Amino acid sequence: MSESSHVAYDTIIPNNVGLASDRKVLKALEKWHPEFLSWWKSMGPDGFQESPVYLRTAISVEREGWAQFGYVKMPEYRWGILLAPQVENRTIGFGEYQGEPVWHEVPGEYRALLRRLIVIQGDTEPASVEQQRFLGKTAPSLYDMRNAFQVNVEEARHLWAMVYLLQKYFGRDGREEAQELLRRRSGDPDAPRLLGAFNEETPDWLSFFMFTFFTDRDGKMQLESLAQSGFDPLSRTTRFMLTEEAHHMYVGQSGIARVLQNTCQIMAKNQIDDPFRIDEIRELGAIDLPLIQRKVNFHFSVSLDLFGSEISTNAANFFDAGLKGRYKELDIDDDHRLVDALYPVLKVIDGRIQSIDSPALPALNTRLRDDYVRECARGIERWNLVMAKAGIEFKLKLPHIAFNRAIGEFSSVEASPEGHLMQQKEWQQQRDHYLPTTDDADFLQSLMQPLHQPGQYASWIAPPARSIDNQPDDFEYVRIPG
Ligand code: BYC
Ligand code: FE
Ligand code: FE
Repeated sequence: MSESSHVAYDTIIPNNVGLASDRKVLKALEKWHPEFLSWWKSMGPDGFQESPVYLRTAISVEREGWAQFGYVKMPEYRWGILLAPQVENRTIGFGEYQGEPVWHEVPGEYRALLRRLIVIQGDTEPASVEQQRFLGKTAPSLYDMRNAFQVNVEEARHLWAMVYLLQKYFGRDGREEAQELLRRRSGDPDAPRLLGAFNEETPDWLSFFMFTFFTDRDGKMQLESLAQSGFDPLSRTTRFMLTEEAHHMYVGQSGIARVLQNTCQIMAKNQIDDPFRIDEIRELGAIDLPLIQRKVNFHFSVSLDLFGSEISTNAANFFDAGLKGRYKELDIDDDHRLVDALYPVLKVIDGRIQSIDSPALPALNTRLRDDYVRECARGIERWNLVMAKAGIEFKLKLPHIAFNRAIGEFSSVEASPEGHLMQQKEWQQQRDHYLPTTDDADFLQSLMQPLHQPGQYASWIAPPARSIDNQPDDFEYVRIPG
């Protein structure tokens, strides 16, 4: 086992970064720990803090056997600082310093840029926990409740990951930022989280599954780009975060698939083949497919905003400086400098949406967003197989990227999900066909009744295809005192 794959459990913070002999950072983190715990207790999952939950905990950074499953009360979760093993002789893969050895300390001239990237990444992690804090109360099963809690403790670990970087490499500023990360609150008008999507509510489980499918996937894309970083500690920490991220997206992908499967089954059983017989379908306790489409429209468009503007000098600077690369940078067959390269970007010109070849460097947000859209589209295709198999004619679609945007090129226009530009007034008239309505929200709320019997599932969702850690179907994933 290499030095850095050994995880130490002798400090209160499990780690493979040699904290025990790094007194200054250890002390800073030990001071931050109780503040974190008090944040977790007040802003983390509401209720169930005393309930043993069958959770996985990261115990190693090796590919095999990195996680261990067992009952843990959430406040006792071992949030660790785990960096993927160091790659010997790693060099910077792109930008101005391409080919030079990676940095193990913060390069002075990029301190501010780097801090900003780390703070933005760090801010999303506790934000998502705050957004999801009421879900436990309405979980459709113990299995689902456990999955939400699993996602929550891991997002909190991702906060730890960023706070470690701040405390270790950014001195006093880093300590202040670490405190600010616990002070801002999702949706708080006075101290909101930094990015738009992380101030939205997650009011029901359909939102949660959509969030983990769409918004956690933005997380994946951003983490992949940061994993390319020439600042090696950031690369290593994000590389390990990505191992956990896969499960978050699985929760979303499979969660929606189970909702679709359930709806199709109930429709078939009641000989309804028209997905627009909404009242009857809802009467049967199933979630109608058009409502699911409206949720897709909302969560996709809000998540697209997380990629920033199509044309961004920030993005160009991050890349030039070797701080943030492209998705799968090392597999791309070009010069990794992009000084003269072009990239097609959709823009509104003369009242029409047109593709314009633009300088590639400032278009890097667009490129990452395009990679993201391709991945989302693949997930949608898998969902559509559920309807195809059941013989129900209905296909979910991703809305056009111009639809419902608050950031970038399309923030100042209105477009339909098909990508037709519209007048504001016309769009408003159609809004309830495009986005979830208050009626949808009320209906979903009426379905959100908790189910705490092991192996049982609410009326609106099918059981999962497989259990966690090969446990039996009626496994008690959360032990709730009766
Ligand atoms: N909301 O140059 P621009 C995750 C600001 S999710 C509000 O176009 P840039 C997770 C921007 O800050 C991944 N403000 O943007 C998922 C800038 O402000 P200043 C999180 C926004 O910098 C689920 C101005 O507008 N990680 O991990 O190229 C659960 C001009 O912007 C927004 C990262 O995002 C917005 N949506 O790109 C848990 C990676 N967008 O400078 C966790 C780190 C832009 O004028 N962050 N602005 O004050 C980045 O790489 C970049 O900051 C962004 C923005 C891609 C986010
Ligand atoms: Fe995360
Ligand atoms: Fe995540």
